[in-house]
Amino acid sequence: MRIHIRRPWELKESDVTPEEAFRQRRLIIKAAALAGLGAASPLQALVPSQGSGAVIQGLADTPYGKGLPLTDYEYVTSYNNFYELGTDKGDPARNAGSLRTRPWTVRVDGECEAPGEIGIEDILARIPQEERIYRFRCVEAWSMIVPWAGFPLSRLLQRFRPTSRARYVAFETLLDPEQLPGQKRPILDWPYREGLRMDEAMHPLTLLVTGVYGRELPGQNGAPLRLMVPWKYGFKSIKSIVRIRFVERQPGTAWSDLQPSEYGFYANVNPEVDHPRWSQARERRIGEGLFERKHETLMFNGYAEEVAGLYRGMDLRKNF
Ligand SMILES: Nc1nc2c(c(=O)[nH]1)N[C@H]1C(S)=C(S)[C@@H](COP(=O)(O)O)O[C@H]1N2
Ligand SMILES: [Mo]
Repeated sequence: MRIHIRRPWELKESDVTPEEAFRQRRLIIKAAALAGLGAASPLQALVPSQGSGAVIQGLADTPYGKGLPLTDYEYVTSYNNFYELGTDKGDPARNAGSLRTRPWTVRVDGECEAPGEIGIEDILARIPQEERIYRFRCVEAWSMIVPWAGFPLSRLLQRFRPTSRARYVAFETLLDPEQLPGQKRPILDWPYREGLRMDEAMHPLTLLVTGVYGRELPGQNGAPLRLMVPWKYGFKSIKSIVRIRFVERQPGTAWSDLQPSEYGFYANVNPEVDHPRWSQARERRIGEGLFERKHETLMFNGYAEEVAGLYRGMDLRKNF
């Protein structure tokens, strides 16, 4: 028997889980929260009473995105893309139980002087003073504003001493079909892969994320370690990373290898360049409960001042 697997790029932007269910649950959770804790500090106020991840100690705040209205915790953790855990937006939250995030090791190698492995405990133990809250928009045709907890990727990369031959950085997600059962089907060329040019990887706004809303990441958001590049489309933010490689040539990425006409290597948010099947000029904010795209999408997702310089002289229609 042949099972028809719908290719991911056949999914339409409108193929989303109805939001009504989320809204109902959110109301119940809000009522429960009102009956419970009073918030003591703005950072504590970020920690939702219903979250199950460990609270991250010693988090410091940053000015990034301070005025932006946050997307509810409930949406951030149950409206996800993580195809290894299912292709519907609600699947990752339902299926994340099979992902074991301890012990966890990240291997860093390639064009560097000190290749090696580093355990997640080691990463976490060394960063509390460095770990910060960044409120970043995460955007595609839909968007969210999420208080990520993380630290600049450059802090980790520097320890492995990349050589001058390192021009790009390649990332890979865990490959284990028992823990990530979506890998039993050829939806993408597993493991999920992503890449950045060296200067993008070293930019201070490029983060490794370990938490959300003041707690350690849940599996569906890419525990225990995922990437967050605030000026790029969501799909660049590879989850549950186990391997980082310094390379000389532009590496392949899961989406651009699958469908190069729709997904480029750079994936900078660009409202002037349409996706072949939809406009990218406007976005729908998750949690507003409307299918209408009320918000104008901003160049580089609003971070043009910080990052436009990285792309000076490049044709962003060709390098999309
Ligand atoms: N390993 C892996 N990483 C992934 C994905 C995936 O399917 N597998 N999906 C990407 C896409 S398409 C998006 S939009 C973001 C979603 O992140 P979020 O669920 O935390 O909002 O994760 C990205 N990282
Ligand atoms: Mo995405």
